[in-house]
Amino acid sequence: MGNAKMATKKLFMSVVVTSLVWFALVMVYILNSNKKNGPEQFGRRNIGRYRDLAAVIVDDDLSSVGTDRHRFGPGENGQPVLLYGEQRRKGEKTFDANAFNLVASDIISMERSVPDVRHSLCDSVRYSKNLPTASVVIIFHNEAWSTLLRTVHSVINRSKLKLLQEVILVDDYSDKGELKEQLDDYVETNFHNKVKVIRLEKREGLIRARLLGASKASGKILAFLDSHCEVNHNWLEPLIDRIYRDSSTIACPVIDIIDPNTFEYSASPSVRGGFNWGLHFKWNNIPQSDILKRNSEIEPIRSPAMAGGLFAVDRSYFEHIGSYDTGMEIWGGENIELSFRIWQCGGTLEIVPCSRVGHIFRKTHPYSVPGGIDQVFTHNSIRAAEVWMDEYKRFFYATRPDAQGRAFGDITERVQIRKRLGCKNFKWYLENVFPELSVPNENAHAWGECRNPASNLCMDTLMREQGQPVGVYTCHGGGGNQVFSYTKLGEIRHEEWCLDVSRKKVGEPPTFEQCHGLGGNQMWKHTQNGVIKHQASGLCLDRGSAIDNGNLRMSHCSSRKDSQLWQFSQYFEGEADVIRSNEEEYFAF
Ligand code: LR7
Ligand code: MN
Repeated sequence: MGNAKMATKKLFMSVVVTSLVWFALVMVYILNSNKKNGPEQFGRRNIGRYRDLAAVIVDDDLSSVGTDRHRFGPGENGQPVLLYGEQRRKGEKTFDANAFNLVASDIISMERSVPDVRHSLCDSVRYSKNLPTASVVIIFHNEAWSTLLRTVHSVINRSKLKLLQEVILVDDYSDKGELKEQLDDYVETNFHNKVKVIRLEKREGLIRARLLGASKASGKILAFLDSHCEVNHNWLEPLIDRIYRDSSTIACPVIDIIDPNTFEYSASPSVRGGFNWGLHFKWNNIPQSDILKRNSEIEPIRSPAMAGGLFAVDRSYFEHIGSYDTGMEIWGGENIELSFRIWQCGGTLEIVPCSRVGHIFRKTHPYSVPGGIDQVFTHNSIRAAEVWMDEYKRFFYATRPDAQGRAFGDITERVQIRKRLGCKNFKWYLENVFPELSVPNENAHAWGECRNPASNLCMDTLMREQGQPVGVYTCHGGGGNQVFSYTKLGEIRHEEWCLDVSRKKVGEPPTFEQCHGLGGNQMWKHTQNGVIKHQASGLCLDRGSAIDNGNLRMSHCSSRKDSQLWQFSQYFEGEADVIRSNEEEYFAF
C-alpha cells in the first residue's frame, strides 16, 4: 500500500514539474516572439541595421521577411505608385533622362519592402553551413540616385550577411555630380566598409566595367547585378548553393518585373532564356520535356541563354573560361557569347527558382552610347557569332544584314580560348542545349525573306501578337520581322509563331498562333516561286490589296495570279548533308 502511495506522490510531483517546465517554455516563447514582432524591435532594427552592421552580422536572421510586413508607405510591398496632376506631369518629363519615372522612384523608400513571391517550398530548403561568400558587383553609368541606392539597400537587407563578402559599385565614368563625393559619403555613413565604390577613368561599357569589379572582388563567388534592381528575400543563398555544389555552374535568379512607370513589383512567369538567329535575347517557355524531368517546381531550370545582367559564378571558374571578351563595347551580345561559351565548354547555365530579383525593364537606353547602341550591339554580336557559331553563323548574317561584311576586330585570343578548353561545336550546342531552336537548313525547306516578287512586298510580323492577322510590308532586306521559314512540318513560321487559318473563307487573313507541330490549320504546301497553299482549306496566300489593310488574305488558288507567287531568299533542298560534312572539317582543330 505504502508503495502505491509513494508512486501516486511521485506521479503527482512529476506532473507538477513537467507543467512548470512547459509553462516556463511557453512564457519564454511568448516574450521572445513579442520582442521580434513588436514595434520597438522594428524601429530598432531599422535604425540599427546600417549604423551597426557588425551587430547585424552576428544576428544574421534575415528577418526582413517579418519586418517588411510592418512597413507602410508609397510603393511598399511592391505596390504601384500612382501620380496625379502636377506630379504626374513632372514624372513624365523624367523619362527622357532615365527611361523610368524618377518622381515615382524618389517617393519610394530606399528600403521599401517587396512581395515575397517565391514558391512556398523555398523557405523549407536548408542550405549547407559551409557556403562560400559572394562579392556583389553592381556596375552603373549615370544611374539615378534612388534606383542605384535602392539596389544596394535591398542587397544589404535581403542577403544573409555572413554570405555577403562585400558590395562593389563600379562607376563607369558617370558624369552626374551626385554620383561622386555624395555617393562616397552616403556609402561610408550607411554601409561602413561593406560597400565599396570604384571608378573607371574613361567610359568602358558594361563588359569591361564588370571585369574591373571582378578584379577587385575578394569573395569566392561573384554575383552581378544591374544598377536598378531590388533583390527579393534571401536571393543570394540559393545561387551560391548551386555553385558550391558544382563550380562550373552559372546560376541566374528569376528576374521579376519592376514597372518603369509605377515601380510596381510583379512576379514574372516561369520561363527560360533563348534567342533568335539575329542573336536577340528572348524569353521562352520551358519545354514540356524539361518540366516533366523536374521533381519539384523549385528545381533549377536549365537555360540555353542568359539575359546578361543578373548572375552568379565562381570567381576562378569565370577567369578559367575566359571571363568576357574585352573586344566587346558598351552594351549587348556579351550575354549570348557567355551563354554559348559556358555550355560549349562544359559548364551549365541555369535559373534558380528560389532566387528572385526585380529589375526595371526600360524601353530605351537613356544614356549616350559612343558609336550608337545598334552599332556596338552588332559589333559584339558578330564577335560572338564568329567565335562560337561555326557554319551556323550564316543564319545570323542572313537575319542581320547590317552585320554582313563589317570589321569586327581581332578574335584570335577568343578562338584560342575555345581551343584551350576543348570546347564542343555549335552543332552540339543546338542538339543538346537548344533543340527547340528551329535550324533553317535542318528543319526547313526554305527560309529568309518571303517575297511576292510582283509587288516587292514581304511577309512581315508587323510586331503583331498571337491571334492577329499576318501582314505584308515593303521588303527591307533587314531581316528581323521579315524572317520566315517553310518548315519540313509544312509550317510557315516566324520563331515560335505559325501562320494559322481557322476561318477558312476567301478574304480572311491567316493569323499568328503558337506553332503546335500537328499540321491541321498550320499545314501549307509551297514550291519555289509558286503558291503557298493551305492544305485544310485548299485556299492560297494572296498578298492582299488596299482593302486588306496590309494583311495577307486567303484566296482561291491560281498560279497565274502574280499576287499569289512567293519566293523565299533561301531554299535548302538537298543541302543539309553538304553542310554537315563541311562542319566536320571545320571542327578539326
Ligand atoms: O556603358 C555602360 N556602362 C554601364 O555601366 C552601359 C551600361 N552600364 C550599366 C548600366 O548602368 C546597368 O547597370 O550596365 C547595366 C546594364 O545596362 P542596361 O540596364 O541599360 O541594360 P539592359 O537591362 O537593357 O540589358 C540587358 O542586356 C545587356 C546586354 O549587354 C546587359 O547584359 C544587361 O545587364 C542586361 N540586363 C539584364 O539582364 C536584366 C534583365 C533584362 C532582361 C531581359
Ligand atoms: Mn538593366
